[in-house]
Amino acid sequence: MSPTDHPVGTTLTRFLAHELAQREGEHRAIETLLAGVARACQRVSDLVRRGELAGVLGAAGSENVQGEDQKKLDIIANDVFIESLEQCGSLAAMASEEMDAHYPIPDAFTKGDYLIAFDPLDGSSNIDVNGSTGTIFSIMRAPDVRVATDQDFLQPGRDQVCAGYCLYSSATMLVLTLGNGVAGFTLDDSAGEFVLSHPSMRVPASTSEFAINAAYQRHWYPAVTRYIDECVAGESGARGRDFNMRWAGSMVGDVHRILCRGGVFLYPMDAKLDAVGQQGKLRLLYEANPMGLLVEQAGGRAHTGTMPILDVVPDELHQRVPVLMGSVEEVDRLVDYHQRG
Ligand code: AHM
Ligand code: MG
Repeated sequence: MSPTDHPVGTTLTRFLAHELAQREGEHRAIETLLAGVARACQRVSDLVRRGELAGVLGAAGSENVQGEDQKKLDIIANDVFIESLEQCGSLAAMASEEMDAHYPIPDAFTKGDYLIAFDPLDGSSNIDVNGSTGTIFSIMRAPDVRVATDQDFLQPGRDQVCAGYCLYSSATMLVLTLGNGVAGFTLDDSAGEFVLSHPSMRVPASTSEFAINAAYQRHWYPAVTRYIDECVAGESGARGRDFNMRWAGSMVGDVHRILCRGGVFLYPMDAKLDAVGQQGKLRLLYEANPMGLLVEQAGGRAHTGTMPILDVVPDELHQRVPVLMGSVEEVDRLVDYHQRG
């Protein structure tokens, strides 16, 4: 069975029960885990929607392990995920953008065979301006259920069991892959449930839309400069057609648009990142890998410029990577420009 076999309007609960029933052994644990993820996303969605009325806007006055200022909602969303998932019985440990090291499931609770890595609130700079934000998650098998370590999370993205994101925007949407396509669910507030609204999300191979923060143009390397210059030159340039630019300021918002209508999302390596020894801005385990799996499962491409994102073998929990993802023809062109140096 694939996501396309389910009629629009199927609840997430029913979808998961049907999809996972064929998976020997593991289906109950994944079902319970994803039900917990959906519950946590609903709680975060509720807080995002109430905004200032829920007292969640503004800075927390602290920094995460990566030296980034934390917003109140970064920390609150992280706590919501821990509370919602630590007792689900499916997990050995969790890792998050907002925690220095992994969080082992306390001995008081049942431990399970899986690990989850998440960015509880992606696009934090959009929180206070009522822009789109999201949650991104990646689920892997735990090498050792009894004693989890940071090392256990260092698995290539290809080994993810499932991945997804929740977009908090004009509607709240949970978008998911279990490894056989990508399905999108919209939160029906009146029923308090996610229902299938986008049974088979596909990234068209061709596109005329790109997403990049152009404020970093002076730091770009030649491959990116050439690509963007050619797009901006439009009909009269090498590409012979006009391009459009969109930048949501939230990876979830940008990648969601690409899953809906195609495009490329770029957060490439540049001289400014190089100067401070950073291999990109976005994090591999809970941003690039889950989004990369979704994009590949939807027929798109996800690359660092050097190799497919999903083939990178991580060597640290908060590792960063350059990201080029979206429509195949454009990512292939970018990779070609990178290879030419
Ligand atoms: P965050 O997880 O701290 O919000 O950072 C990730 C975000 C992405 O959602 C977005 O694409 C990018 O950072 C924007 O970065 P910049 O402000 O450099 O354009
Ligand atoms: Mg993020």
